[in-house]
Amino acid sequence: VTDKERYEKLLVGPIERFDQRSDMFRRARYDPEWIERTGAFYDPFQVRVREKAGYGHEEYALSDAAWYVEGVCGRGCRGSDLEGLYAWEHPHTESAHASSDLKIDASDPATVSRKVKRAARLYGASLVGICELDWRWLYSHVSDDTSGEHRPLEIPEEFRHAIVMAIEMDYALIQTSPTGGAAAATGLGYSKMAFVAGLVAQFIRNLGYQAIPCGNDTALSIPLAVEAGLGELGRNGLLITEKYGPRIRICKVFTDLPLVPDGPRFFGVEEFCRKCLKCAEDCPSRAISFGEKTTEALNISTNPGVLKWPVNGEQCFKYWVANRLDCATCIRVCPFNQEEGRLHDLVRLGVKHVPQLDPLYLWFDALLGYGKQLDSATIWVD
Ligand code: B12
Ligand code: SF4
Ligand code: SF4
Repeated sequence: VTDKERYEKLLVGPIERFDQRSDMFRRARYDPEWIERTGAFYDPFQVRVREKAGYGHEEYALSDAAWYVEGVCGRGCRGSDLEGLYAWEHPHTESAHASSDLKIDASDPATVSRKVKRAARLYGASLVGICELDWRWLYSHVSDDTSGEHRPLEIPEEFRHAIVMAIEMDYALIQTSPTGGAAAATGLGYSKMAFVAGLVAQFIRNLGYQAIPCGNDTALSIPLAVEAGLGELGRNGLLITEKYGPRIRICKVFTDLPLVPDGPRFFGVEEFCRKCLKCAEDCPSRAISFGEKTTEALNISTNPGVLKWPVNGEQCFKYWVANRLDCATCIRVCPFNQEEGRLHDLVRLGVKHVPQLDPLYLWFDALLGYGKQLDSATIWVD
């Protein structure tokens, strides 16, 4: 069985395009029950700072500032009216060699793909892959989280490919989850996403083609990333990459530039997750499944039809509200979340080729204390 066939078996169906209005962030803005429950999370006058390690004035300052580029120049967490670095159209930044009506010779898509990937890495992507744009992963409707505008999403059919990019988040900061240090890693990831996606899109426009840069908007990021060969879906509902585990953020650029898709790539995540339950055990809101994979939806915030371990977004989001910060504990504790190093490279190889030893790798992970929460004071030490 090829990796592509294995992937297609997960798509049991029927799969319908997901309405962005049903994700937890939008529901928290229009559903009276959720407004009541989560209103404080979005209230700018709510005092979040408190006398608890990791929730002090400095930690909130660090994490809020980390979001700055996304907030001022990106707004890719919004549903519509995307602006700045996520604008769908933008004037060419003409140089002496580029003109708005001159297209590069793209008759060799393999060479073009190589150059686009190189540009993405230069701009800051940690991983980059290409897939055909599968319309099932586009939102059926977009829904603006601030204005409440809700309208069908249309993308011109010439946008046939997606360039999918993963941005690594800081290891030490994430290990402080669920405190302010980890929230800063998340915010910084969002700011970098806007920067990288915006620059890759502008590079493509300068080549004479069209590009739509996306953050969280427009489409589901994880299936696109799996199809572009960046990783596998884990029990924690996140993309697990071979190099960084789930400790990444995903952004994407849709384009009409002729490119060569990479295709899904499996490296032992599913087998490992069957034996490991760390994310489910350590999730403070019990949002992650201890059971079997299913195609059923848990509530209106799940998209049914894909065989996966379901994550209860309602439970997860309730915890964020109580925590007065987001959470990344299901990233912190995952044994695939490791720093670079020879030993870890060896284990990665083992997981891929000798899955019979998975219990041993898990035992070592526990023995060495990986995934334990780091003292939040460590974020201030160089
Ligand atoms: C809404 C949202 C949330 C909400 C609510 C989810 C919900 N069900 O409403 C909440 C608050 C729970 C949340 C939490 C987190 N999120 Co979030 N979230 C999103 C967002 C913006 C939209 C996803 C969505 O519409 N889900 C609704 C439906 C479709 O959910 P679902 O059916 O349960 O499907 C999930 C997975 O199964 C997968 N998926 C869906 N269809 C398919 C199909 C196939 C074939 C495959 C393989 C996978 C897959 O994607 C969905 C992710 O929620 C995405 C960005 C994006 N555009 O994709 C980020 C995103 C998924 N989140 C991300 C992260 C990292 C987190 C958190 C760790 C928080 C943090 N600190 O960053 C937690 C982890 C929670 C968890 N274990 O899943 C990253 C994931 C990176 C990665 N390694 O995969 C994303 C891609 C954002 C980003 N910028 O990178 N999130
Ligand atoms: S982000 Fe936190 S609360 Fe949400 S699923 Fe992950 S561990 Fe659980
Ligand atoms: S913590 Fe364990 S079960 Fe959860 S995603 Fe990571 S490897 Fe899979």
